Amino acid sequence: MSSHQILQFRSDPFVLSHCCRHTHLTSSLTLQSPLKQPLSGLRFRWRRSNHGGVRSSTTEAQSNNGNRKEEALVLETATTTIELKRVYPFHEIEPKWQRYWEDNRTFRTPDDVDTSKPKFYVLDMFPYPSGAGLHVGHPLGYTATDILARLRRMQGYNVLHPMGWDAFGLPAEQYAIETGTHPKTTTLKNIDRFRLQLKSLGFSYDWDRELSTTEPDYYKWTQWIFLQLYKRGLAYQAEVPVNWCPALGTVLANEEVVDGVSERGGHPVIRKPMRQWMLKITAYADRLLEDLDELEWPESIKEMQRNWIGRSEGAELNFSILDGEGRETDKKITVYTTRPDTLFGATYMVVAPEHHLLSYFVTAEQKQQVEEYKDFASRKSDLERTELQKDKTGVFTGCYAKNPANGDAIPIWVADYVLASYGTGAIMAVPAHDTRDNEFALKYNIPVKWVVKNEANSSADAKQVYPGLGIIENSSSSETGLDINQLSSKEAGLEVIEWAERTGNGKKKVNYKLRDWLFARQRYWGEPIPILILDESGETIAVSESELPLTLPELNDFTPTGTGEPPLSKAVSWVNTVDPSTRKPAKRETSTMPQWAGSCWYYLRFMDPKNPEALVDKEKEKYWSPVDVYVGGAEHAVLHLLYSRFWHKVLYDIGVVSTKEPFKCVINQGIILGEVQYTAWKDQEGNFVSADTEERLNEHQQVTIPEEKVMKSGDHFVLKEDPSIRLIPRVYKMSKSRGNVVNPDDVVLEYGADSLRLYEMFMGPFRDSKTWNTSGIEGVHRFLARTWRLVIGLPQSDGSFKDGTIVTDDEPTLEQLRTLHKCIAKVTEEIESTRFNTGISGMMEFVNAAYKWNNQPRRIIEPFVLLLSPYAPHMAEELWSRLGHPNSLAYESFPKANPDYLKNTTIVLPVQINGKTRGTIEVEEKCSEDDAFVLASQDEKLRKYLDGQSIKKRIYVPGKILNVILDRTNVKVATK
Ligand code: ANZ
Repeated sequence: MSSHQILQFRSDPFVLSHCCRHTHLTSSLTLQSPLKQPLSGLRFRWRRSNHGGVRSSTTEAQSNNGNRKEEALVLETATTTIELKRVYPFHEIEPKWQRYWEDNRTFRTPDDVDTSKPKFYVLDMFPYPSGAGLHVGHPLGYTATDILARLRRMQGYNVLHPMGWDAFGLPAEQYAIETGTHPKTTTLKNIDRFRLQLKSLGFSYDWDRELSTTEPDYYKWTQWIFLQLYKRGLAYQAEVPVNWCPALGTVLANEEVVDGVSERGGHPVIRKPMRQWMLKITAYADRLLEDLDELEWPESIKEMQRNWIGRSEGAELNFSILDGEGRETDKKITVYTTRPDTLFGATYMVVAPEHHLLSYFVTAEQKQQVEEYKDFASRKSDLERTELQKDKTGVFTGCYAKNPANGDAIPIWVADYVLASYGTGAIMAVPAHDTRDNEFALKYNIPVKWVVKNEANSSADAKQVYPGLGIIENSSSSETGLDINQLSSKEAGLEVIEWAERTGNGKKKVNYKLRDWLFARQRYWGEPIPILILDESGETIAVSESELPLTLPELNDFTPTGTGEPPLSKAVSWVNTVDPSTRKPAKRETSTMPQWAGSCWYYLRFMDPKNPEALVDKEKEKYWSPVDVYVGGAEHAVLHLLYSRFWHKVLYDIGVVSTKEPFKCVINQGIILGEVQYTAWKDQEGNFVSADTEERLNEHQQVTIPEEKVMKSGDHFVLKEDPSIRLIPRVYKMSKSRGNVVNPDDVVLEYGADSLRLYEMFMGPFRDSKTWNTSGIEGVHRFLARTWRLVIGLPQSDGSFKDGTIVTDDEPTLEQLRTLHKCIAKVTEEIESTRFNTGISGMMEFVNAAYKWNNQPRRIIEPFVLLLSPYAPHMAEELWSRLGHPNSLAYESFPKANPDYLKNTTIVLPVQINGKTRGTIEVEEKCSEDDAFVLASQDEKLRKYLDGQSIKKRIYVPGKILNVILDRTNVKVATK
């Protein structure tokens, strides 16, 4: 039986806490086991649950001392000790308020908002609804955005806080292939589960705006955008290499290829050119780069985007190919270099295995070797090919080219460290000044020629590779007249470019790492590309906008065709069609769009999700754009953000959107790592071996030690039972295979949604990685229970809580007001700076302080409940309603800190002795005369005037001055 069943009850004021997770307790709970020693004043009755689990209930549960300290009730049975924590009835409150919000559509953002009010659009990166359901990583970002949304609503903003599903993609299709279940069925089921889970966490989404990328109403507009790109020449077809798996007869996505073989089945995968749809994102490279500067994004994401775009300035230089006799032919190899200053140091050239001229110049003797090498390289991904530490490989082509600077004949090699997809797919290799070239030249005995002197370090080893800039040497040629000796690298580079342009040997060139975007997948579960291909001419024609959405045809068989044709080609009657304008026979495009497509623009549709006429209404877009805060995982820091920025800019150019950029501020939440796991080692006899042993640990058996058997000793972790045994703590990413995945449903069941929300926010700084720790949830759970009792009071004898509160209508004291306003200032500031964890600390301080008070005045407690509400909305709503408010607090004004109560209340008071100012003391503004005098007589400086003197008179003006008149007769003063 799982802990779920035990905890399915909804009405008991007690829950079995913590130990319920351990299934061995279950059996001891299914008993009528007598208490060995009942705690005085406590009587328990056990009863079985209807579900077969055991529930606790209590008839009298007032602990003896009855104070407000934590009441952990220990129940000892014959076999075990069970701790019951007195908590609040979250299991009643949470579903109640979720129902209320749903019935009242509390968080609906109406279509016709009052646009004179400020707006706040806060968005989560919408999830892919996987079969596994929500992960605890999801609520981390969602709670943060929810807190922001709730705060801004209460501050009077119109808030847009939507949720939807990025639901096309591979897993549903793979599942369809395995089980025959239509991807749509799987997707809808998963969406239902996700929605239910999200609702159980109390997020204030406007569910009326929910959308899924798989709905024809939605992908109609994804297709529409594709057509706009196509019409502007930004969508085109080209031959590009894809991952082709001959055994499976299909093209694979990058994530389906691991180490050169298919993830499924382990079959070899090769790179094979295929005609594909491409999007010309490179046309926007400069704007994507420049506009980054305006964004309030973390510098690290901007830098990642800059690197991905990878703008580099250099030159294209032409090297003539020489024939067998060493004569110049009319064919040239153009290279791209960022270091034209090193031209005289180019002692060989390299072309990529896919270079278009390779078959032209490779010699007959080298042909076979080169062909074999090409085949070898086709099995590697670009990433593997360019890994720096990888051993460089290559083959000589038998052919030479002329270095245009000095006329030297240099060998042309083919090597896979040069990529066909970057620059010109060919390089001039300068082994003295480029690390990769150096490694290659040493391996294949190619001469190395130094042409740049390291200015900063003249004693540097002259035979070492020097990739830096410096002063040029060995770089002049009487043959070509080029002389760049003694110039700096920068000057020399400019000089070479100028010379190359003058002599027809090359030109200045800016290059980007950014490639055009491969925008087609040979898959079923994606948006159909709205293009027809005429049978006769192969010409491509856009489907008319009025025909959109072009819906995905029904298919029962999603398996690959075996020919590389996408599965959609099986929908014969859908594929075969006619061009409506000419009636000529045509076929529909059978590739679908990649999963990135739908997520490129969904933030726009949320502004106007049901509009049948336009992607988004212009006025609505103008009001809501841009997204103010966009929160999601760092894994999307590059591609998703870059792709959506690209589409956004195209939409801006055609007047669909009013802003240049879609997301004003992006925040990446840190990842949640699994609970710390402690590893120990045991020898053959089963004895523990300490981790700091001299012996080799891997010769021993590894065992995982549960947290309760571990303790900290100095900087280390050791076994409690034998502290000489040191353990190694490790944290891992949560993964099914490691069995360390925490399911949010379990946490909600056991501690409630508010506790989960609070815990995820309390774990640490929002952007940092954090390790999960279940005992941490108990901490915040206890805080919530304390808050509950602060307002509601202690439970009654039957364990239930009174309906009302213990709040009074007393006037608050100054101290209470100060405590409250400090808390308001702190919580507001911390939420606004997305330091959610320290916001919670502020509330904890308040509750601790409030527990010392004799009363809980309404004027203090009510604002505090409002402060709590963004974090723990269910509890706050319940308290608010019990405080006598009939409506939800979602739109109540968020409390504002009154600066009067935040002021530092001490002042500097001048002290005079016999009318002469002798010093100052720091006192409370309303300090009494006696207190001021005591402070003065203890002051270092003033003491010497007062020590041993008798006082005739004291003149005290509070807040202004203390004047001490001394008596001439010498009587000692008692200063204390
Ligand atoms: C000669 C040279 C000498 C180079 C030197 C560097 C240092 P970024 O900055 O990334 O643009 N390169 C050019 N095309 C390449 C390709 N398709 N595959 C692999 N490498 C390629 O890098 C540009 C430099 O990377 C170019 O400048 C070229 O090597 C190499 F001391 O040319 B360089």
